[in-house]
Formats: sequence, structure tokens, C-alpha cells
Amino acid sequence: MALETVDYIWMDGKTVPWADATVHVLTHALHYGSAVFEGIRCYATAEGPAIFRLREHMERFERSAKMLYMDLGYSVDDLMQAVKETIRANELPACYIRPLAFRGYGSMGVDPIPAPVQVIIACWPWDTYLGQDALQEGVDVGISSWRQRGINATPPAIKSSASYLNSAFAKIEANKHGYAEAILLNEEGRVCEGTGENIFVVRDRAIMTPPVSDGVLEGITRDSVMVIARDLGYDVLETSLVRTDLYIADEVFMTGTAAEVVPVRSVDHHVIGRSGPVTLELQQAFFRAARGEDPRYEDWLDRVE
Ligand code: PPE
Repeated sequence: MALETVDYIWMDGKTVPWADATVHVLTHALHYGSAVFEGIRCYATAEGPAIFRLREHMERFERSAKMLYMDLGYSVDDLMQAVKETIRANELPACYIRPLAFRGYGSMGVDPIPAPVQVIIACWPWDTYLGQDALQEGVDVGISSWRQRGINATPPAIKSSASYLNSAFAKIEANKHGYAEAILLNEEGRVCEGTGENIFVVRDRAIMTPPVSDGVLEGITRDSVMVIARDLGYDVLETSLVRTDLYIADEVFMTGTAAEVVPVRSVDHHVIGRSGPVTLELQQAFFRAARGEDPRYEDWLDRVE
């Protein structure tokens, strides 16, 4: 996807011009995948730009770093401030935000510990990941022949750059097969997630999503949708799912910061149908919350004054 550039990027504590936010080719992370990141969205609201669940994202960022023995050198509050500064510097009404912490230049070899930690925060305008049409029409997805890694190999719970090599395999395969997205199963054959989204199934008005213990990222959109669904009176279950649960579902949808809430129209060519009523209700409620139109979820928004 072509990148829409803006003026500034926050890099190691300073706001620098976009073109100057560069690294050396012997940056450790480039060779060994030693990096963790976040994806956050800032939405346009009636009271100006508001960042969706910023604290939760930065806390997950800190947890990802901790699991890789990486000291970020900034507190969650520092990072939250830095995000706001970056959005203000770029005068963006709405954007996608990408914090990244990586092992930088100065040592080679697999051991990341001797390499310095660098932190950047970039933001840019990014339309909904799977396309505007997808939000209404839904997407066709296929079960990938690639498996989700087990919890003892590049753990799915860590939002690490290295994890996305596996996602890339699945994404390339899905694209070659004409699918918009891939669904990964774990080694036991249980449904995990998309290459950059969590997955939900609706059956008899019960809403189900795989538990984190099956090997999924603890998605913040996933959590938001679970909260909203319960508030709307739905039963929400975190329960293991197998591929046939997707085939016979009344509705299937995916959630993610970049993708937002996207209906799934078919799985392995089994037609689920266009956006169903439950998906649509949750999608609309999610967007109302993100755009500051539902006072119940005001706590989820961090305003950029
Ligand atoms: N699973 C994976 C593997 C994943 O990458 C994401 C987010 C999610 C679930 C949903 O998590 P959350 O955003 O907290 O609801 N994927 C990010 C990166 C997307 C990209 O391809 O780049 C995102 O949506 O920002």
C-alpha cells in the first residue's frame, strides 16, 4: 500500500523531519527481527482528533518490549504525550499511529541485548485496511496452509515485527488465491486470527472468539467489541473454534485497529453472506464510540488539544 507521507516523525525523544528519520543498514532489527510495535488510530470527532484507547495500546507496547527484555526508556505516560505531540506537529485531523521499538546499530549477532534500543512514533493518514467497500460488502477469506506459531515459538502474544514474517507468508498465499485475507489455524487446528486481525463468529445470536490461550494477539479492538456487545445484551464467549465453525456461522467478522470491524462474506468459498445484522450493529456502535458519539465510551478517547 502506497504510503502517504507527513512532515514529522518522533524519533528517540525528538520530533524530526520525515525524511531524516532513518537508520543504518546494520540495524540489528533489520537482520534479526528484534522489534516490537503498536498500531493505534486517531479519529476525527466533533471536539477534534481523539486517539482510541491510547493507554491500553502503550501498555501492550510496554508488555511486548518487556517480554523481549527491552527497556523502552520512556514511561507509558511519556509515550502517550509523544503520540499527541506527533499528531499536533503534523496537524492531522485523523490518522494511524505506529510506535516501534527496535534494537539499533552497534552490534551484530543474534543476541539483541548489546544493541541499543531505539523508539520511534510515526503517524500518517491510513484508510481502513481492507478497503472502504469491505466495511459494507465484507471480504472473502481462506484458511491458510501456514500455521500460527505455538506459544513457545515467536509467541503470538508479543506484537513483534518477527511475528509478521509468518503473517506475510499467509497474506501472500491469500492474495495469490484471490482472498482479501487469510485465517491462520494453530498446530492443533484451532482457529486463531487473520494476518492482522482477530476473528469473531456469530451463531444463534451468541458471539464467539478464540481465547488468547489458543494463540492470538490480545486485540484491543477485540476487547472493545466484546465490551460493546455485552453492553448491547449479547452473550460473548471466548471459546476455541475450528474451521467448520466458520463454514456454518450465521456471521463472521474480523477486528483490528487498521482493519476496524470488517464483515467476512465467505470462508474457503463457503458463503456466509453480506454483512449480517449483528456485525452491522457492532460495527456501527464501534464507530460511534471511536468518533466520540457515544458518551458511554468517552473514557476510551484521548483528545489531542
Ligand atoms: N492480530 C494480529 C496478528 C494483528 O496484527 C492485529 C493488529 C490484531 C490481531 C488486532 O489487534 P488490535 O489492533 O489491538 O485490535 N494489527 C495491526 C497491524 C496491521 C498491519 O498489518 O500493519 C493493526 O491493526 O494496527
